[in-house]
Amino acid sequence: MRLLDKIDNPSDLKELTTEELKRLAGEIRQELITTVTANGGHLASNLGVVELTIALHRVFDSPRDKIVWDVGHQSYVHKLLTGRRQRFASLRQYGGLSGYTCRSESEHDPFGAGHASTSISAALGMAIARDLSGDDYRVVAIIGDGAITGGMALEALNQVGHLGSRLIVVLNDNGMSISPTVGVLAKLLSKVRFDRRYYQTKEEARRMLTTLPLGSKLWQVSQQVKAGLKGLVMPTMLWEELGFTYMGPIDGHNIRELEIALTQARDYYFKPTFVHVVTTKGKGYLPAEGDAVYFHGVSPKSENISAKVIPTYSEVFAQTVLHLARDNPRVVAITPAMPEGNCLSIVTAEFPQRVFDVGICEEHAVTFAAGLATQGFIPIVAIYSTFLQRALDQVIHDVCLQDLPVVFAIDRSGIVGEDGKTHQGTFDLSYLTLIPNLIVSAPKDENELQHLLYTAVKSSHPMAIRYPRNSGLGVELDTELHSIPIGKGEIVRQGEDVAILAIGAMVAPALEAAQELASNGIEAAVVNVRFAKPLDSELIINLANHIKRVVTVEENVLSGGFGSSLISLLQQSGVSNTQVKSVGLPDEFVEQGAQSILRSKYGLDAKGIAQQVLTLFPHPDSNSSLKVKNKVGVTPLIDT
Ligand SMILES: Cc1ncc(C[n+]2csc(CCOP(=O)(O)OP(=O)(O)O)c2C)c(N)n1
Repeated sequence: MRLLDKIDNPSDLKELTTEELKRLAGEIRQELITTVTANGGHLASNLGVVELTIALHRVFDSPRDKIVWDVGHQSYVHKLLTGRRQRFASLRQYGGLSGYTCRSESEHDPFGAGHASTSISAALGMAIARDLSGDDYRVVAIIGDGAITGGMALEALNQVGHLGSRLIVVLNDNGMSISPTVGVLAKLLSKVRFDRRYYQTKEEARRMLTTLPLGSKLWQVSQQVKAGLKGLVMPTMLWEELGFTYMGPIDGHNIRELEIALTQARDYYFKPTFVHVVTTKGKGYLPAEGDAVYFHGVSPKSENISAKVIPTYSEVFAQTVLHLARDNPRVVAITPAMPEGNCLSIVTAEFPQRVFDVGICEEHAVTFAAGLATQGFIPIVAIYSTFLQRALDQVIHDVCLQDLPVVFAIDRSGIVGEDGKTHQGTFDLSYLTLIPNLIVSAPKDENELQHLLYTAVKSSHPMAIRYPRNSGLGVELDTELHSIPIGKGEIVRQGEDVAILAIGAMVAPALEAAQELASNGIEAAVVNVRFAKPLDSELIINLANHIKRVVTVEENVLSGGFGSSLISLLQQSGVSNTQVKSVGLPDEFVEQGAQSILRSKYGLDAKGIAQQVLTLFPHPDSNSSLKVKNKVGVTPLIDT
């Protein structure tokens, strides 16, 4: 029997010998590899924190002590050790364990996450709550060297030092964000990481000097001199200056060394402590150690099998940026730490000076773009929908208020799948369409994405283009790009009984739905709306006056989305007697699961759309006469 199978909660770890702990670490790694390869997820990050997580749970007393993981993507080992082992095979599956920390999942997750750089703020809140209530538990924030470069983390560090509250920050330093961590802080950290020799030398000097007569006095003097020098050259001093007691660097794969440092931090009552732990991302699995970028987040086995012949939206996006950058030296691109996810690395390869990875800093990315735009550059900010939420004020205040020509390429819009509630891109149409000056668009396929990007670069105004995760539709890609008139949609299918107005990724299933409806005797017009703002009011009002049954379809929450803009347009234009049905996502956080499962659950696939359209037509079995020609024999697609 595996040792892992005997760990039902963290206290079971405390009895294990050093040898058993090593064996356990091996078993955990095996479990991670098996489950993550099958389900997809963050493999390398978790392989890197096996020993750290074991040590944390041996030294601290969770759930009384609060262990707060930043991002939460590296919490799989924590899950395995905190009573979730038996459900681990359901990781990231529909109805299964979340791939992030989640308060409703376990009392061992004191804070839910998915977005980066929140742990120190949340942990500080807990520490202050503890102090105010006269309690005595410990609070530990574990943050990566990528996440610590995020603005929120730096803001939190500033307040931790100011308050001086008893809080432990563990830096899990592996030199990597998803790609190598960028910025001067990363450089400082790497100095320490690669300079463990400094500490060994220091230790040897101390031992040597203290064995001599007057040696300890000499040691003290040498330390004072060194302290001056160290302030100049040693990056570790940064943390001391910020108000922490610094410990490290600690070998993050040596459980004993980790336990000693964490115990010291746990029992230190005077100041916040900063424990600098050096780990290897992907540790113990050679392919992941060799390519931590690829193994940061792996796809489920099933997705790998379906040969990737159709390019993803992200790939088409990046190819188009390359094309635009070749044509216009003023086109630049910005990514907050996702050059692989949004494929901009191919542009970096050709234009290293014109692509900026700014780190996990979405707010800064947007305002940095605004600055570039004031000087005549055309910045394309490539950002995932969920992470753009962070930078809403920057979009409003720094870009749109000044009507600066920044292009927002919003990847992973709509339902993203297994990453779940923290990552769904289901709000952007709502929070973007409320902003004056901003053009908000979504292509019906990857070819239109190219043309919208071209349009955005030429538009001289801020423009957002949202597109989904995964492959395009496999349509042919035009080699010549052209502008699309701003605010103009297109009728992609004629019909007289009902008009389905769909935006972005919903156009294709709306067309399929129209086909299904046709086989039931209903002729649906389908409109590729293309612009959620400005709306094509001429087209929409004409259709609504003419057809009298309108269905809007969007992969976005209904509140504040395209459907609600359309209803308000019809109201303001005095269009009456037109039935409108809005299809979209309800007022809830969309859970995790395969895109196809979730689209079907929320009626955002062809079948679901057709079903919702049918609700506008009287049921054939009811007595009400059908006003639409030839509709008497309509078979409903749903068993109502
Ligand atoms: C606000 C935000 N932006 C981007 C991401 C995407 N993301 C997830 S993990 C990660 C890298 C984190 O690096 P680090 O903190 O060093 O952790 P590691 O995986 O290296 O252990 C990024 C950029 C995110 N989760 N949240």
